[in-house]
Amino acid sequence: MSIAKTAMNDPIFSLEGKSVWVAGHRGMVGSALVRRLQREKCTVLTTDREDADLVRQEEVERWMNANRPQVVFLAAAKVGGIQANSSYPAQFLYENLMIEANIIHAAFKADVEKLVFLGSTCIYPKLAPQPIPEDALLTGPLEPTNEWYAIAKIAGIKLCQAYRRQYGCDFIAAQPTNLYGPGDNYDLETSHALPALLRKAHEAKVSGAKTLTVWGSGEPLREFLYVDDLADAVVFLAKHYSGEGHINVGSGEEVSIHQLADTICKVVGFDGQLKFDPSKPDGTPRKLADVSKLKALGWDGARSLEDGQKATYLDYCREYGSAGLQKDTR
Ligand code: GFB
Repeated sequence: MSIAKTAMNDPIFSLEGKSVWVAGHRGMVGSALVRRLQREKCTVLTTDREDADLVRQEEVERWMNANRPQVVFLAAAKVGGIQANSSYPAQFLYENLMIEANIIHAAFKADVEKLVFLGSTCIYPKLAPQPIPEDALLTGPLEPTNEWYAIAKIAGIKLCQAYRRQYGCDFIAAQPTNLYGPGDNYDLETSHALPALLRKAHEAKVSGAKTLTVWGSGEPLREFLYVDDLADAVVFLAKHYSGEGHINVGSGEEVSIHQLADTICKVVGFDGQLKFDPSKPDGTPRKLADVSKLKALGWDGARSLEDGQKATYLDYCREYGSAGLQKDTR
């Protein structure tokens, strides 16, 4: 794969004066993109469900024709943690396939100048080489706990490639690693590990509990990226990258789930014991993205996990108060 590389600070695409649609602006990633785009001289467009149901092709095309964005950030998706992925396979596959296909096809029909599709590092084989290079895609079986979501996201990457190849569309794909930060889902059944552990640690501290339950063995290794850093990297890619190959976006920092729980307890101020629940799945053993292509393009702006956790915990306390979330957010 050849990268259309330019020197840093030498963009190949400008957002200035453009009308930019952030699809999925109510989600954690979409809202971070809206925050980041406020620093660009562009007009940000958003849609609510009443404006267009993104799983319905005619509604997406009608909205696109009426609003004519020049740039699209495709952050709309059905997302969730390890348990949600296994519990709702049909929704994870169907909704994600429909959203991607509808938006990418409508963007082609409306002559959108640039589209950035957001995937996930769960697209890679369960036993991919680590750190995982982009060309590990489709070289082996997927992790079963998230194969539905992964197949939908692989289809999104392929749609971008196919529309580029057949119609010359400047559609690119970025693959973020596990994300966290403001606006995350704190529901204990459907969330990812980091927000779930942060909420559990906070509630254990407030209630004076002696233990905190961590799902699985605690041994799996994961990489985490603060969502505002992801948004910065994605805007960077929109301006600096054009090519058929997808680009990994990560922090390069890897921790075990046990270490993650330890640092969360430290940040939150919970000093009880961790209890591991082996009845819950571990999922993929290791998932560290090779970010050398992103670095070669000129982006290397990830904050440390501890700094990101501190910022996330402040945001959680602002949002939910000192009592935390006392009931599920479903
Ligand atoms: O973040 P997570 O749900 O998803 O789980 P994946 C990561 C690891 O943390 C697993 C463990 O080994 C979990 O068993 N874990 C420990 C917990 N305690 C908890 C807890 O309280 N809640 C949760 N949720 N996990 C997802 C994929 O995989 O990653 C998605 O399923 C997506 O499709 C996302 O790609 C980025 O990292 O395993």
